Amino acid sequence: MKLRALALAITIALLPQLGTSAANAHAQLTSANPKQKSVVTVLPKKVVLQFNEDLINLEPGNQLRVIDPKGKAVHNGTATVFGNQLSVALRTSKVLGKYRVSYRAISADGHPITGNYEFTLRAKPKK
Ligand SMILES: [Cu+2]
Repeated sequence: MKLRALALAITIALLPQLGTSAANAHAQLTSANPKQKSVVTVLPKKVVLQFNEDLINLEPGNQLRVIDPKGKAVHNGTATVFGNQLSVALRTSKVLGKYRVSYRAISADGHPITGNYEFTLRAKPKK
């Protein structure tokens, strides 16, 4: 009887914390195109990031930037939110090397998350 009361007390004490951790589960990047650390031979026309939950379309909270190997921005215009997707158009570029994608997205609970990754533009193999 005493043990049961103790268990109940512990459960009640832990409940608010469980609630807090659930609220802290922000949107997470689940897939990207081009993929992280991937190698492409043609720069895609846009970068599309997919998250595990819908984003809040709150400009200018959502950002998606792509920087070429020379440090020049190749994203064209501002990022677009559609459901759980964040995308941005790219200019054409033939600068070979590592491109850095960086993003800032607004989770469903209103908190921003940020991250970045690289992909590589490599020359097409000659025949
Ligand atoms: Cu939050």
